[in-house]
Amino acid sequence: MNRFEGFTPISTTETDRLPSDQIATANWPIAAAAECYVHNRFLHLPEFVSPDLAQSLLETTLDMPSRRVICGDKGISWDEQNFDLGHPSYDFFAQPEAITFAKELTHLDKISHLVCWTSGYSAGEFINPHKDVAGTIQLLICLQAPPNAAHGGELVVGGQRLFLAPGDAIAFEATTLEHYTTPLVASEQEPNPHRVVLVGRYYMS
Ligand SMILES: O=C(O)CCC(=O)C(=O)O
Ligand SMILES: [Fe+2]
Repeated sequence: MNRFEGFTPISTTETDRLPSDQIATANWPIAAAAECYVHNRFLHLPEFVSPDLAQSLLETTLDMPSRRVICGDKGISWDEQNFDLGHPSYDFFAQPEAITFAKELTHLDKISHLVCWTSGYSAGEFINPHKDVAGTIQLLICLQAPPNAAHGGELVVGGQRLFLAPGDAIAFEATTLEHYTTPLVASEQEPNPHRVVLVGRYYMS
């Protein structure tokens, strides 16, 4: 049996403030989380933030410019937005609780740089299998998702297929673990599926 199987987070109940103090890490057994991260190079963090905070963060991104990423010659594309210091999305990852979490998972204590972006997908869109080119650890939080995995949008990483609901997250070593998402699929129930993830990439030593 996998010794990390019993590892379950408890989510915070605070939902009305953005973004400080809303990270669930205070309630996590951090030593077990770090051991799991070191072992697997990724950590699934269901309910890392509340759905309300995920929605609030999503709303802070809506009026920000996006660019279309076009990947190679395969017609694979999606929307990307970048955020700098002072934007609530960036500041979420820069808050002390998030920094401490990144340090505890990696056992590194210097952060030289933080990069923050969203990737947004509509029907038919996905990100192809890849490893990111830089960074030490990435914290990826789902801000918007289709109603269920029948609509695609699963993140496949470390041999695991994860359907992330808003507020769910993963921490992972994106430079060494190949990862990709499955294409979003429209249905009668959800003719216009949308998936948005917010990513904080920490450069550490
Ligand atoms: O959409 C996702 O879950 C993955 C995003 C990703 O891998 C990236 O932006 O590099
Ligand atoms: Fe990636």
